[in-house]
Amino acid sequence: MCGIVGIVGRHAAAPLLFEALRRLEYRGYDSSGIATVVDGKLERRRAEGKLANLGDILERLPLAGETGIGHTRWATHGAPTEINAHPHIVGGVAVVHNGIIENFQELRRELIAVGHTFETQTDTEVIPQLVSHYLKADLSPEEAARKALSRLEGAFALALLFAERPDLLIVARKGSPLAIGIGDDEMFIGSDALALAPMTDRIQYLEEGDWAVLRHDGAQVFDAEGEPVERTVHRTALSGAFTGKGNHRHFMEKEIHEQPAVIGDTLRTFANPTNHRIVLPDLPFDPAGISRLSIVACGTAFYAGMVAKYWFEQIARLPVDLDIASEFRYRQPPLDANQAALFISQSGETADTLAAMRHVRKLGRRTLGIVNMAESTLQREADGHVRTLAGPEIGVASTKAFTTQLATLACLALGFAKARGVLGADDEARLSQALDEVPARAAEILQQDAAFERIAQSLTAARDVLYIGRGTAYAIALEGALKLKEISYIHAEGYAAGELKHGPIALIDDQVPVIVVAPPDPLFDKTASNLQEVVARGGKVVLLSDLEGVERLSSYAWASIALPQVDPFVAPILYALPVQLLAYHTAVLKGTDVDQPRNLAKSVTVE
Ligand code: HGA
Repeated sequence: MCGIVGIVGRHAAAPLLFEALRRLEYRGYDSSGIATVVDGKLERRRAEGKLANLGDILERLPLAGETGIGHTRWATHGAPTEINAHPHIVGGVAVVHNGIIENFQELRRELIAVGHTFETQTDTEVIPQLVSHYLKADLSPEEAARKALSRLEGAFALALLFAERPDLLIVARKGSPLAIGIGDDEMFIGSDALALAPMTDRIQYLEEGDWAVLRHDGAQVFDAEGEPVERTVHRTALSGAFTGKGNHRHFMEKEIHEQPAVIGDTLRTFANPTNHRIVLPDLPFDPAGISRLSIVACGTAFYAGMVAKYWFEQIARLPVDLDIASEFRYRQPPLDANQAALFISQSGETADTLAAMRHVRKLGRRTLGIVNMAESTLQREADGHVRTLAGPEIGVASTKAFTTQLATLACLALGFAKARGVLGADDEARLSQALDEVPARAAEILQQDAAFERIAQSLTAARDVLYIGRGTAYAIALEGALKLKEISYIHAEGYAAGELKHGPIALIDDQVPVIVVAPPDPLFDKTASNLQEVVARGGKVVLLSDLEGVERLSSYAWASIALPQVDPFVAPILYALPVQLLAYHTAVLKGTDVDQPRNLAKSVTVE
């Protein structure tokens, strides 16, 4: 979250900074701002809310200057107001910051005691306050920055701009990612290389604890001990093109409809459709040589991991520990000597997932990342990685990233099962053929779009919605509830269908829609009984099953949709689409901001 950019340049900086911020808006849209150096002074424009608001201000009040910094904020400390928007300026120092300064209260008290006054409620403001304090004590910008950095605790990436030094930016990275871009007598910094793609393809990634002094002709990088270090310059292949919505109303709609294609692309990296064989990619461990697997992720990626737990355990006979990343890293779980760990993140920048991965690496166990964004931190730092080929996902609510994660995990489960000698050639062929059919079946589900929209009409009035399922459909129930919550703001919960009678059934009445995710698997009859229990209490059931399931149960359901008949193995990939469509249409009908729902950001880079 929070995107930062900076330029020590030779051209008007504000338009370039603004364009880079457009590419970082996925990190937050609470506010945005740009500051530049103009004639020995710091000039600034800031706006509450979406980046477009800053665009309007810049149109009315353009910003001169060739060196500057920019920010798009996801607030952690202090309300999302203009006063709390970055860049923060104190004296002749401006800062943009991604992360949290954990000791800001102590530093604030200390600075107030020596006469400083604070304007904002943010943790960030202590940074320019400290730097300007040290500048007043006659330290150079480099010395003042270095001294201030040594006082900061927490995880952050930041950039400092100085009124009297249009030839200088000082940047630092501790916990949050930061990329340096190298131009022709110009230097750039950004939270990711994608932000810098229109300006340069020569990228240096700062490592943990690094800080750097940027001038027009290059960057001098220092490690945490203050020793000068060289960081490799990469040629990035990331495209400078900006992804559009095409003919779709929202990115989310476009991304839902891209699923048949991107699931197909992802599957083709593992599965040979001519002989129905699965080929594993290079892995940092031997799947036959591990005793357990930890799967660690957050949010929707966690639910992909939950489906994978069923697959790895049932098909590959590999015990799986599944954890939410923010819990895992502080839980201190004992790991087997030959336990490996798999981390799933669309952005590859999720702070908790990265911290968990680093923790496991420190313990000496092998780590595998499943990641969508090329060149992300997870891809660079894990012992190995597998890319999902979803392409850029712009809608904050994850859709195609989720189903391509599932496609990847399904192939890994089959590949692991083969490697562990527990999957015969016939079963491999049957299951990989079922996977090959997923793109076509997904396209059939998307053709039923109007039916989902009709059901969504009645969900808009609901205060609470429950989703239930068993086995892998339980994970889809959880994902369905999360999708509805995040974009329609309707309270929703997913439950294991068998768990309903242990408490949540008390919520059922004729006002509570219950979405029953019931693919034709060995647990269908059990789920059918749970559906009857809901109906017996007046619950309003929406049934998602195949034609046979719908024929058996539709007389009890308020609404039902018959999905294509598929092997139960691939059902979770396909049953993800109906819950996405229900959430999408409900949100559109309610008139919420589907692509940028309130309080959220696409990439969660703070703990
Ligand atoms: N703590 C700072 C920056 C927040 C951030 O990086 N969010 O991802 C603030 O609240 O402004």
